[in-house]
Amino acid sequence: FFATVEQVPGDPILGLTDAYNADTRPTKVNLGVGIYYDESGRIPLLRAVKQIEQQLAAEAKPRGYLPIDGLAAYTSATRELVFGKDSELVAAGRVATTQTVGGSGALRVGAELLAHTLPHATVAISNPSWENHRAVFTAAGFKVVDYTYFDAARHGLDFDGMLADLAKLAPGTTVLLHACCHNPTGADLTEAQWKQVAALLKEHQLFPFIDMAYQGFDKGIAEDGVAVRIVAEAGIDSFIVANSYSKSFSLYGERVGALSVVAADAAQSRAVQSHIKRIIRTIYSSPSTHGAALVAGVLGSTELRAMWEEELGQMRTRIHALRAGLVAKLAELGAPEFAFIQQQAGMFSYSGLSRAQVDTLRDEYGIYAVGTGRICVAALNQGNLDYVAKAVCAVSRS
Ligand code: PLP
Ligand code: TYF
Repeated sequence: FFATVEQVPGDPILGLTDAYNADTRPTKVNLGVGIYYDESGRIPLLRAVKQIEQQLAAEAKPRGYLPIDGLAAYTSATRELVFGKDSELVAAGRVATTQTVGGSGALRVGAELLAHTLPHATVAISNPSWENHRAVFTAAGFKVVDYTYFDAARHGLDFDGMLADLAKLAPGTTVLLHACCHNPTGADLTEAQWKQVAALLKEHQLFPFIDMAYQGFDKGIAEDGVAVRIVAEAGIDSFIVANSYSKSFSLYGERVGALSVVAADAAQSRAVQSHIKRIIRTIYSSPSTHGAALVAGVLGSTELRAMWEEELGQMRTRIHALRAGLVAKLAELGAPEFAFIQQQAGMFSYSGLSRAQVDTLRDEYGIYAVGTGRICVAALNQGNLDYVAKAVCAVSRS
């Protein structure tokens, strides 16, 4: 049956981890995949997560099915985190939130919903974007186009280019926006820029699809969610937010995410939710229990929530310090041109290194970065920072 099946290429980012794991050099460093590692180079198990896990284990509850749209305590806590405590949209019953299999699952279920409801679905994604955005929307039947986002020469946002491209899109086009900590560039919009974008989206009748995979990783939980609130306040009556707890709870493998669909009124919201349930029923029937119980347990407890917020704060502070440390070290080595790394937000930095330089980093130093020059700053630590800075300096001079 499979004689004619040909091998397809694997995910370039996840493939890097395989290559890194196979590398036997003790000095190797994996700056490829977007994972936050702690100072000892491990994926942290957050204190609040550990505590709730112990509580849940002690309770030893049976594992029945969750409803198709997930654990109610999880979806309501998520809605509050994503839209804010005082959200008028939430109060009006206009937000339908569904537990999904990670942020990726939210993107796919959201894309399926739009593919069913929008004729000739087209999505515009930033250039560049997380590669899976293109793949997910294509798989759901979308035509995918780009909008200008990054100015490689200035290592920052090309805001005028972004506005100009968005203004050219046909009404009804879906626009995929990174709420914060843009993957892969680390270039984010300011609040004032978000307001301009939101006004443009409304004027041109574009459909915002906000992907928030790194809430709390740059400035703070509410601060990093500002795009959602600005789009809501712009009076755009329908939009989508996909969020993920993979990074903010360090629960990558638990696959905890959510899809929130904002509709014009509560009745529309209920109808939309019924479609989402139908989509999920025909893919995986219902989500899994454990990760959602962990997140809901932490968010629902004053004590554990404070503990989580504190630890998330420590993670983002550490990332800022790593950026500053890398920039300082590079400057000390005679490479002050990397100062822009400190202006970028979140885990990632578009380092400006070429594909050939990335290859040299890997071959000569055992340092793995994405071919586009993206590095994960959150994989640095005091033990590897000098080594990485020296290598980056050396390859940038080659
Ligand atoms: N969106 C972006 C921009 C991401 O970087 C990621 C990373 O993993 C995701 C979505 C997906 O998150 P998850 O791992 O929860 O599926
Ligand atoms: O961009 C990253 O590195 C993370 C992790 O197919 C990731 O978002 C990468 C590729 C992928 C799934 C997750």
